[in-house]
This record gives sequence, C-alpha cells and structure tokens, in this order.
Amino acid sequence: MEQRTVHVPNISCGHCVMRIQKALEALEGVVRVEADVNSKEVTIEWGPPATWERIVATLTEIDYPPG
Ligand SMILES: [Cu+2]
Repeated sequence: MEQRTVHVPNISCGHCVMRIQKALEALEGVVRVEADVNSKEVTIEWGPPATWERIVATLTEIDYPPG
C-alpha cells in the first residue's frame, strides 16, 4: 500500500470533497480517500492496480488537479 497527501486548490465545499471521494474510490485499488475542505488536502491510500499517475489523471479529469 502507498499513501500520499496532496493539496487540491479547487476544493471549496463539501460537494467537492464528495465528488473527489466518489471518483477516486471508483478506481480499483484505491482503499482510502480523505479530503478536508479547510486545508484543501486530500489523502489517498492505494495499491495495485491503481497508480499515482492514474489518481492524478482522475483528479485532473474532474477538474480538481493537485497543485
Ligand atoms: Cu465544492
């Protein structure tokens, strides 16, 4: 398992958090997604077949690119 925390500037409300959680949890291999509205930080825990590149691509696709 790998774990990483990233800053996602586009997070502005609970809706954003839910959208991110739903999109990332749909990826096979992602086991945990925690996002915080105040800090705008997202913590993701994953294993194969998920990859960090795939996670970043998914966040970017739904308009929440890490930055
Ligand atoms: Cu929002």
